[in-house]
Amino acid sequence: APVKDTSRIQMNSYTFNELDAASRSKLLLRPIINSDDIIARVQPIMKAVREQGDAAILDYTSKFDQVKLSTTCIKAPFPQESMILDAATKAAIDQAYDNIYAFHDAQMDRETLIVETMPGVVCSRFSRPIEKVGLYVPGGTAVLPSSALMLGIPAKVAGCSEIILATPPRKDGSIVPEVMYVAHKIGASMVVTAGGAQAVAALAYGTETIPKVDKICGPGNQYVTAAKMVAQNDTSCLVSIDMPAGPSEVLVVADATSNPAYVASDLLSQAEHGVDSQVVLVAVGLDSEQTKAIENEIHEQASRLPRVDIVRQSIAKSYLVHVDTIEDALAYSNAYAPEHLILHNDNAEGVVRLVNNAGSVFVGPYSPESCGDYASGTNHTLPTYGYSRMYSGVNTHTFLKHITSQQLTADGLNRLGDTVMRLAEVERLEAHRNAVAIRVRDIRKL
Ligand code: HSO
Ligand code: ZN
Repeated sequence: APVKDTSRIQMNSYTFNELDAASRSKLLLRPIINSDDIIARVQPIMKAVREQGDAAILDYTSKFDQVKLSTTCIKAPFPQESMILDAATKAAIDQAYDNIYAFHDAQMDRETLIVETMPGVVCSRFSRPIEKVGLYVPGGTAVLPSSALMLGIPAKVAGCSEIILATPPRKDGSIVPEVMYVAHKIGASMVVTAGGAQAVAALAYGTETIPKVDKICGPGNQYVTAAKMVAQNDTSCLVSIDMPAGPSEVLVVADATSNPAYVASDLLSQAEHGVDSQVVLVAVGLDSEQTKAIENEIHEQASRLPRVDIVRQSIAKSYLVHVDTIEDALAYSNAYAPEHLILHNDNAEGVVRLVNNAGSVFVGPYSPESCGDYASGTNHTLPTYGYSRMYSGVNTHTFLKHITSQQLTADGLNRLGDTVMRLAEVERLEAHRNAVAIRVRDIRKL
């Protein structure tokens, strides 16, 4: 039998003030995603699906997922027997659904924004759903019905007319009943039984059985992410994506008032996602005894986890950094721009105003990330890799476009006309100037 690894599960540790500038910026970096290599492997898969459609998808599913299927998808209405759940699971999904629905429904833009910028010049803005969306639900080492909820609910709230889920099949060719049940609840028209770059290609280009979509959302491994980026850059398929995605991360802020067991449990819930998960602990004014208490909790709780082998690897790549003040901690967090930020410090609520970059914030000892991952209402599809500097997580607006509109009266055009004509002259665009002049001449004759 393989020898059991009982070595200490511990993060590297640093003191911010003792680091030089180069080491500080190195700590802020994420593990490099070698995209050139991965894109080179993804491109031929996408080309094959574009050219051979369903046949190529079935081939790749047999090659990569070791499942021989005769069809690429399950169409709604989904068979009852595909979504049989025990009562507790069903109740949990229903509760999560209701909370996520409530929070995303409140984000919906139902009102037209109207501003009269000058008398007779009325500008407005209204939203419309993106018609067809493809939602990627990862398979792999964990079953993820929660991702189906997090993508499907905002798409449904936004009013997308066609929602297509794609997820890799199980070894017997079926899709987990939890995901089928969510697909049914969000009103998906189809579940594509394929994963990886081939599923993304099917959504981007369409096949004999799978309609081409306008936007592809959802997390995935590096092949899925690369495929989404290739599709987005291919103007021939005219598709957009939610955001670039990297491995999941958390940054936890703790001080002497924090509960070491809670802190450790939050770090580990992120660390168990995958060997490349990033976990950062920013310790504010902790002495060696307080630090030890957290480290011991990490080791002890981790040792008892079924996914200890994954945790062992992700914790080894993670780190603890000591800072002096809570302001320093938030400055560090803003520079790191984490996907998840958990505030375990005293007066956690009072420091939320200092947060500038983060995908989602968890405030105080009773707000574990797990609640946001599953059921409190916020979305768990969030910007990673430092992209929380400029991207928002998936939300109802992810599935909407905003259209602007304007209407000028004769009086409005008369008032604005000279300004527009002058600017057209500056740009030497005579036809632009003329489109105003031709009207203003008539108005001023009246
Ligand atoms: N923490 C993950 C989401 C997730 N957790 C799904 C459990 N299931 C990325 O935000
Ligand atoms: Zn999670």
